Amino acid sequence: MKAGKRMKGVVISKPIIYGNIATELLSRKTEHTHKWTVFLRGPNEQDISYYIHKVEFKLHETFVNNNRACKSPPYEVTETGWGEFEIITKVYFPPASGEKPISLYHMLKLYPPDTPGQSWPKGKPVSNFFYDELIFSEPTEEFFAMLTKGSGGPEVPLASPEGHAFS
Ligand code: SLL
Repeated sequence: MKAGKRMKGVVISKPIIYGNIATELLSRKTEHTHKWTVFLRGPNEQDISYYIHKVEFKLHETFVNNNRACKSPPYEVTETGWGEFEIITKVYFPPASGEKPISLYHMLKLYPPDTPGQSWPKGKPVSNFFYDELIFSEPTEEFFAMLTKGSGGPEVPLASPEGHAFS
């Protein structure tokens, strides 16, 4: 294996889910109105750390230390706050991959959708998340070995069991 050698004609895609879940704080001690978690994970909640080096979540500058790094799973940040804003999730791959980091843009959602005539149950979580695929074209031989050493099971649920939005 020659370091950095790319595999001509090979394309590998990896499914991911990213987004947030939020719940309203029913007893408030500060101006913070919600508790939320922003996350990046596999659709089966499987381990995706075998091809990820680190994940950074860039929060609004009103947060202390607003650039949060996760060097191992779970790739997520839980906070409390008062407003919605765009979060930049930067995904870094292992150095041997030669891949540039990828940025995902996500609007943090705290408030439920407007449904005229229907009220949102108190304390019911609001979620906003997406399915996407990371595409690696002509990976290095080292990275190809990492990308293909997953659990071997299906990467996306075959059916849609409770709690899985994508299948
Ligand atoms: C808005 N443009 O005005 C947006 C900004 C920023 C939210 C929202 C900070 C929490 C803290 C926080 O929730 N910022 O003080 O730690 O809605």
